[in-house]
Amino acid sequence: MQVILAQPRGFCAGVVRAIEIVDRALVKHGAPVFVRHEIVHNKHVVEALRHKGARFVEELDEVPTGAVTIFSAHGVSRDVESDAKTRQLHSIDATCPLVIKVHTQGRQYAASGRTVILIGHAGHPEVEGTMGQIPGKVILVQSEAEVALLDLPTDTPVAYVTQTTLSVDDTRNIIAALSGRFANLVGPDTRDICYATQNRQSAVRELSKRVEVILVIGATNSSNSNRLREIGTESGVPSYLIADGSELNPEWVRGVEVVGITAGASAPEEMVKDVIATLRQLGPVDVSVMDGREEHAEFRLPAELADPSPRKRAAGTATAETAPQPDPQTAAG
Ligand code: 10E
Ligand code: SF4
Repeated sequence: MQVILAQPRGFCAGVVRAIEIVDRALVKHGAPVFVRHEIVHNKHVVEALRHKGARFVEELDEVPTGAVTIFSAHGVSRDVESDAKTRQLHSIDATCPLVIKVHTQGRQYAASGRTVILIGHAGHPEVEGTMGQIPGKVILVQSEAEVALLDLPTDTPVAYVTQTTLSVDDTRNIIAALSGRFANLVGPDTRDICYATQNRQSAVRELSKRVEVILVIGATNSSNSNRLREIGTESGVPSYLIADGSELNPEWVRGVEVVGITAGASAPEEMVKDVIATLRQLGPVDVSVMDGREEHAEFRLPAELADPSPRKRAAGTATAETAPQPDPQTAAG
């Protein structure tokens, strides 16, 4: 059997940063450190951090007063931020900077007097966080059909922002439906869909031209991983979302000569290796990596967890807030 690995696949810069924040907080403050929601949507990541002393909670009322509490990479609403203050928690924000960028953009649109529409999936923590970061009423739209049902005059000044992990194609269609509906519409096009999501979607589309089956490594609650599976299926290739090798059904690959593997932005590379090891139990496997985009994005850590550079350390000042941060979308290449 030939196995082709998508490039890029797996961890994005926001996930690397979020995990690093929990690791460093544990070293700095000692266990337990509380994390609101799964730091990223992957049980292997969560279990590894739990083992080191992280405690995962869904709501802040599960956290003792004053405890160190990390907000997950998906972001939180302003209500959650102020609740943390009321409870005197020592909060550390692991929200991905690209999600924060969407929050900021949404607030600017609201401040300019526009009705803000968020394109995203109801109930997802990023959507709840983004809606709760923008003052006033934010309207959630999940599909083209929902655009048609919007109860707003067509001359309403409207702006849209999007969840960062949506399907680029679906989102383009929803934006087209919005522009057909509203004369005065502004928004970032599909640019709110982050570089990592876009790159992994392009890669799986390429992969689908060369393989008979696609295995997407990721969690069922991971939005970006689900989108990769959907794109594989829409490209005409049977595609399956699995957490690790234990979820591989041998029937899926029986008689198959070329299998494609990709991984969502929250899925560790060890799980890709685990799936390959499971395939090897079925017969000889030859692994190659497809040509693809290199990613170099790196996000700065919060100031309180960043290492001061030797120069700044000597000068007695912190660097994390003063060092210029490249635009991650362009830095990602
Ligand atoms: O469900 P999602 O894809 O949003 O999250 P994830 O934890 O699987 O992957 C990381 C993506 C984040 C934090 C959303 N921008
Ligand atoms: Fe950030 Fe994109 Fe990764 Fe989400 S998927 S954590 S927005 S880089």
